[in-house]
Amino acid sequence: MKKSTKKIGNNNKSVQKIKVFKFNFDIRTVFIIIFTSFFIYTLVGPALLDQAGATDEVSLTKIVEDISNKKVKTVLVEDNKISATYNSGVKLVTRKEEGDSFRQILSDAKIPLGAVNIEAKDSTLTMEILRIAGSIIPAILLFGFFWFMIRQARGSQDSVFSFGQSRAKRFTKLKSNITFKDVAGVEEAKKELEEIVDFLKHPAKYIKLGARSPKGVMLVGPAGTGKTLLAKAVAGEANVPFFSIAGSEFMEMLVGIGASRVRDLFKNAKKSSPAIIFIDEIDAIGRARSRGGMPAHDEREQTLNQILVEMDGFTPNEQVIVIAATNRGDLLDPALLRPGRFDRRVIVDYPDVEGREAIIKIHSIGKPLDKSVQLERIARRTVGYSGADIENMMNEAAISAARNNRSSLTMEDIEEAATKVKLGPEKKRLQTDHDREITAYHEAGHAIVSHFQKHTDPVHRISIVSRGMALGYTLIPPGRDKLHTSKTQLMERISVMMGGRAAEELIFNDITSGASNDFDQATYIARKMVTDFGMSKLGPINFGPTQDITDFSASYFDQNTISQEMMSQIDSEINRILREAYADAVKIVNANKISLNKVAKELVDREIMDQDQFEKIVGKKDEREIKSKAYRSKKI
Ligand code: NHX
Ligand code: ZN
Repeated sequence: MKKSTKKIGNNNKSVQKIKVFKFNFDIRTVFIIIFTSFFIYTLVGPALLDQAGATDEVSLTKIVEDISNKKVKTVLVEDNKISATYNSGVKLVTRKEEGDSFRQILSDAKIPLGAVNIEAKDSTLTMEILRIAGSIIPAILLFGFFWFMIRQARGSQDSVFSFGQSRAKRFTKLKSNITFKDVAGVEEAKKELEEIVDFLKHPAKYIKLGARSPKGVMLVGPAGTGKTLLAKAVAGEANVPFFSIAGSEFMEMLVGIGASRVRDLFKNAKKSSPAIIFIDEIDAIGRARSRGGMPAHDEREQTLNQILVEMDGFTPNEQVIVIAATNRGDLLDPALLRPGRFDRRVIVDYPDVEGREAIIKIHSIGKPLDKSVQLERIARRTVGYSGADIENMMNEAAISAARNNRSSLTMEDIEEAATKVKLGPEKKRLQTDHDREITAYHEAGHAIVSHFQKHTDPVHRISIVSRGMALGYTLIPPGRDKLHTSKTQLMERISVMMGGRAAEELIFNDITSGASNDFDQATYIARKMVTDFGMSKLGPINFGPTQDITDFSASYFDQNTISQEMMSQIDSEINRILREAYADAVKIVNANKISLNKVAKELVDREIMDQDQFEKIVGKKDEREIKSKAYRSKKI
């Protein structure tokens, strides 16, 4: 889900990695080929040579005898090897003792010098060189091979030569062709960043009025909401180079590397100023220091300090702007957020319905849509989806249309893709009829409890087709983006989660292990009600860490503020909320057992029910929620 925007963001990185890998692969292959051929040569070579010599080797005496009988035309003396070519054309080979001279042998045998034509080929020197090379080269290769292996083992991405150098990817002016047009659903963030773009484009305008240049922008928001994309768009709009690095990339191998990478990164950026430096996942280095007794992380601290030093060291109006991104704004070290550092915080939140429609439009460019597709309905159906989720969804829809050999994307393709993105692909499991019945009643229980409560949303879809980890699911997407959530709504939501278990108990008089995920979510909400929202008997109180990233004075994660007694009261309040919600769920499924049976039977039959089919059985939902027109703030 959260990967897709990152994919866009790190494109160049992966390209670079592939290149590095290919390079390694080539060297390794060459090494292996050379090494094995030498190995084979040294093992098999001499044996082959010996064999070749052995085929027609005769004794020295025979050759000498034949020479004296004038049978031999020429003799070739190569080192100790003597090849005799006979008048008949036959070639024979023999050997003499090391150090003996063939001429001496002939004169000892009283053979006149003119009896045979002797050619001496003094190959001693070349042979000697070859022999030395033959013994040294394998040793060098062996050494080189081990050196290479050790280097590989040390870190596949870091060759010895790039030691300590930042691997910031510099995007040339031509390459960052993303502009604000390609970013949708984050209008407020765009607005704030436009100022930065304007400063990069027309610095003189600001300097004239004595304005200090912005140094750092912190993009805070959940994964997949387009932080990287926004940073790139700033670079693209201002037409300046874009240096990007992830916080985790500073932390590698040896101590001190992080700081040296920071220095290198800033040096490069300043050289090609005006420029944008983008640091993704800055919480990896910028977490609040010395928190909760955690041992200080020296390397991280040094890296962080170096970033602060570099940012402080910008000469006034140096046109390098650092954009950092994090999805844990609450964890950041306050030192990072002080004036003159990342003093501009831009919240990049999940898109609202209009934003989602705009994002869908961007991602349907180049995807032919069927006439049945209503972008506005998809936008309403995808509450809580991030930009990356939507990108993923449209891509899945296109894949599904292509797989079914359709010429355009249908509404059903997109609906299926929307479910797949959140719940995973369908999965065929071996199931008995009883398994399916349990699942059907469990899901029907959720649907019934939701339907017969006042403040819940209409059931969108019920399915007993297994997906990912789940055997079945009930989709109840919020009708619109909700700002306020009341205690009543939360209690009803928890009861809906209890509805599955309640139905199982009512019908089968037994319970299964499957409701674990329901309870997980229910407990999460109940805990929030007690510890964050002040919705329990403990009263208006918040025990959790502060959510307000702008409040530097708040104590960060001070665990000791909750007493033992309070903790046990929190636990018992959570427990009470869950029990009450379960009791409500049991009441509702009991009172609507007939509908429950009908829905479950129908589900076993058709496996998937959508809103219309469900409402045919239980009637249209009586929505008590106040329906009024929505406005935007007048002042902006
Ligand atoms: C199992 N799965 O583990 C089987 C395969 C009770 C009819 N033996 O509540 O499927 O039992 O309303 C994320 C999402 C665990 C994480 C779902 C981790 C489900 C789902 C357990 C329906 N629908 N439970 C549900 C279900 C199960 C599980 C999950 C998760 C069932 C229930 C899973
Ligand atoms: Zn369930």
